[in-house]
Amino acid sequence: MPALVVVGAQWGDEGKGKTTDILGTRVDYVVKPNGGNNAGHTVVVGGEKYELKLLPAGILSPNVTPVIGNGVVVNLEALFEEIEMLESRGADTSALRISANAHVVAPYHQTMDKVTERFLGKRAIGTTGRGIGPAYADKVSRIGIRIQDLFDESILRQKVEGALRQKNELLLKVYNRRAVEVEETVEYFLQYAERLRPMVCDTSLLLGEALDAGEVVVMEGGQATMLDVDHGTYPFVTSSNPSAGGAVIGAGIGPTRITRVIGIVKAYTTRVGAGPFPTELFDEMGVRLQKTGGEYGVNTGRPRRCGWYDAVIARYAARVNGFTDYVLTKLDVLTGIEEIPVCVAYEIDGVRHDEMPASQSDFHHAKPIFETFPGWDEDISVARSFEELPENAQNYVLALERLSGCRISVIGVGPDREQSIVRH
Ligand code: 2SA
Ligand code: GDP
Ligand code: MG
Repeated sequence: MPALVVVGAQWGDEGKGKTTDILGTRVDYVVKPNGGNNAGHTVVVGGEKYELKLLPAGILSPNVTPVIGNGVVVNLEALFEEIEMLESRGADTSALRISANAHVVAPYHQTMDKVTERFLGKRAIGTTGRGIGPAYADKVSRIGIRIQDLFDESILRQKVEGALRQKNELLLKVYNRRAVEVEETVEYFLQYAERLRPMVCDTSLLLGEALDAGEVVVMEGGQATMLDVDHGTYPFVTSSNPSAGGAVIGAGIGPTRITRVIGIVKAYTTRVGAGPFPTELFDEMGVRLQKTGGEYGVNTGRPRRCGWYDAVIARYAARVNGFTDYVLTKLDVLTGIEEIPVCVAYEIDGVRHDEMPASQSDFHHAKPIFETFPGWDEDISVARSFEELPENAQNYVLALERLSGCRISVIGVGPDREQSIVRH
């Protein structure tokens, strides 16, 4: 009954989509436990590029049941757009199952996201503007709307009324916007109800029975550890728990069923949106990583901030998530760089810190202490075994393994799912 969790170790976009997809050839269920259409996975299969936002990447693997877990916030318009896009390209999405307990993102959540960001001014988070934070805020405030509410019109109307009473006060009096109509919102949801109905079930039960029957379940965390609302760089985080503990909650699977927790880490670091980033590069090298790595948001198209590998973060993520393995992605992007710096510790106010500082203020002015490793020029995108990598690339991987608190089991050397080296 193996249940695996896949978690981003940095600030997202490490290549989780591709990893789940590689594993997807050997699994029965792929579950998205958190987040919504703020995620963005680019998956390349046989030279065909797919951009997924809400659906788990495993949807591209035949014989896999994709599941949207109870911990997700679902934008129904985005869901059906993505289903139609995949169907028009020949993918079969009929196996998709959605938790009756998942919450929905309403159009007013997107409005609230945008106005809140505007009101924060210089302190804005740099959200994706998809309404994710306000949808989770309503969930925790117990005024959210769940998928199951769409099948009971009277309950739905009562809940929309309740949610809008408070929001309309804010929109009218604080944000100077027009009020949102209850009926308009109810109609918006109801238009999706019948299409949704056959996909909706108790996904916790579905997955529990699958595990009992010996099937393999992979939970594909959205975003990443450093964007976790508890363990990330708060407040510059998303509003869910993308770390391994969150996957258990968001899928409705007990922690004792987890057999492997796989951390995905890029051979350098990127971040979208605002917030501290100790190894960020502001020079030509940053631009080079951005261009070579194609570092632009899948969802918003925003250029990603780029910097060197941060082993302090990798060790922190290994601890917080209890990683059993690391998948190191995008090693090929570093080809041609003469000397590659790796952050091994921070200097904060003249003191060396080998671990993440407890205070966010300290993290904001942490200066990286680098160790530098010699680079390589050979094209590594064709390597399929560790031994085929040039010696300096091997040494770079071994150094990261030594510094990052967990074995590196897979190495990505290109975007295609074939471009991977499996070590363990
Ligand atoms: P939100 O919208 O409330 O979740 O934003 C809060 C912070 O979380 C960051 N965030 C992300 N960071 C990296 N990648 C994400 N997904 C897309 C992608 C991003 C895109 O895969 O490329 O297309 O821009 C993602 N989703 C949320 C966000 O930047 C804020 O810092
Ligand atoms: P996710 O959000 O973690 O799923 O990652 P994204 O899909 O947002 O971003 C990762 C990007 O890197 C995608 O464009 C992938 O196709 C690409 N990618 C993944 N692994 C590799 C790799 O090993 N090498 C290269 N060059 N690209 C990769
Ligand atoms: Mg992404």
